[in-house]
Amino acid sequence: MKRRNFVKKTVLSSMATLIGVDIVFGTTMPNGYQPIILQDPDPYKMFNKDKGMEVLNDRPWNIEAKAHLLNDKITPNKFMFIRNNGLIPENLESKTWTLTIDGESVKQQKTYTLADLKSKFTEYTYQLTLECGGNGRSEFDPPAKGNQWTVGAVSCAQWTGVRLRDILEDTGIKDNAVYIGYHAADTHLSGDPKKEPISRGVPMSKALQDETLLAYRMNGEDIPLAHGYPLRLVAGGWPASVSGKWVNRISIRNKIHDGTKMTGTAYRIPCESIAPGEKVKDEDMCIIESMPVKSLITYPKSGAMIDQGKKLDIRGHAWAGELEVTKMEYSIDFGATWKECPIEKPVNRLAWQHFSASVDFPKKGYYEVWAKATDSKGTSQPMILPGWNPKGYLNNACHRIAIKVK
Ligand SMILES: Nc1nc2c(c(=O)[nH]1)N[C@H]1C(S)=C(S)[C@@H](COP(=O)(O)O)O[C@H]1N2
Ligand SMILES: [Mo]
Repeated sequence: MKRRNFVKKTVLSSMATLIGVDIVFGTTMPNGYQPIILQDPDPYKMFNKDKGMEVLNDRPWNIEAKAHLLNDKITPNKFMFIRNNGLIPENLESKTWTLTIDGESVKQQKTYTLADLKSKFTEYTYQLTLECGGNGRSEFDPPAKGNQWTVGAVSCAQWTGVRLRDILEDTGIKDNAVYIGYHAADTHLSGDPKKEPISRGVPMSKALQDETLLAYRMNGEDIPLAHGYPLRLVAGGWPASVSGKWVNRISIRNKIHDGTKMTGTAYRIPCESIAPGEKVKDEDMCIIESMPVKSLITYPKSGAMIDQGKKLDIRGHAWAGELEVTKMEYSIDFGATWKECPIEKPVNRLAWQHFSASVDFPKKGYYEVWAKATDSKGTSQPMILPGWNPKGYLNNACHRIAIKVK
């Protein structure tokens, strides 16, 4: 009894230190109880995510989907991966939110409220594929540091907003403009307000595309906080790191944007392929632009069972960065032979495309279904892991699911 009280006292005082004030009725608190204020937040409730999503990190929050959760043609929030580099901003006010366009190559620096953006410019809606450059990282060997994404760091939601191009036309851009760089309201993990967790961008040619939006709605509603409320840059088909969340400033640069995570090994890969584990000189690293061709079997879930003699209907999505997917194939013999299956046109440029097939299995046993997409330039997904790179980007190897025929 004595010992229990003693333990409780020290626990109590350390809890009080964490809370910042005394726990008034602390001595009557059940032993082992954790005060609500100290309980870990439930990310599923906090972000409205499906329980099947996988939390990879909580500081910062990084959460991924599973292939079978991504079966919807338009990804709903509950199945959308979260990738944060810093801390989600708090107490955001859409009424007082402003976006400033500045930089060496802006003709006239301007600041817009959200109401200005909505009233001055034409609104557009596009479905846009956002895939983290590090999606698939978990398979690289030697392993790459960072979140160990499997296949679920990809989404294709519907984004509504105004064209960045129309805003830049309003401010004017100088002839020497090269790149845009975003700045956002999230904070660095260190708490240092002078440090940005991430500040990336795209060349002018990508910034000026029709589909490059400053979005204020996702799937017809305000953007969920974790995905960039109240304003987000969306540039589909490129590593999703260029799609800045919580954006409050865009700089028009007269050089390649040099913000946080634009240099070194961040979102850059060796310009020429190298051996796994090999060191690369800084000047031999190239910024990732359009994402490579890729596909995902989203139905059925891997491990499904089917009765002999029945056909298995499979479904999934395929995407190819700036390009379109023009051919879709599947294999049930570990890639020895392939059968073509239909692939739909995208609803708009930079949206993922849907495929389906009805698969026949010759007899009882274990099978794998592999899927392979080919883009409009004739490039296909590799069957095995593509080029190793220091940070484990761009793994677009064929997706596979296991099937048992009984
Ligand atoms: N401001 C800000 N924007 C950001 C990030 C971030 O940490 N801060 N992460 C980037 C990265 S690396 C990715 S993959 C996407 C993820 O978008 P999502 O969380 O909406 O899925 O947001 C990008 N935009
Ligand atoms: Mo990312």
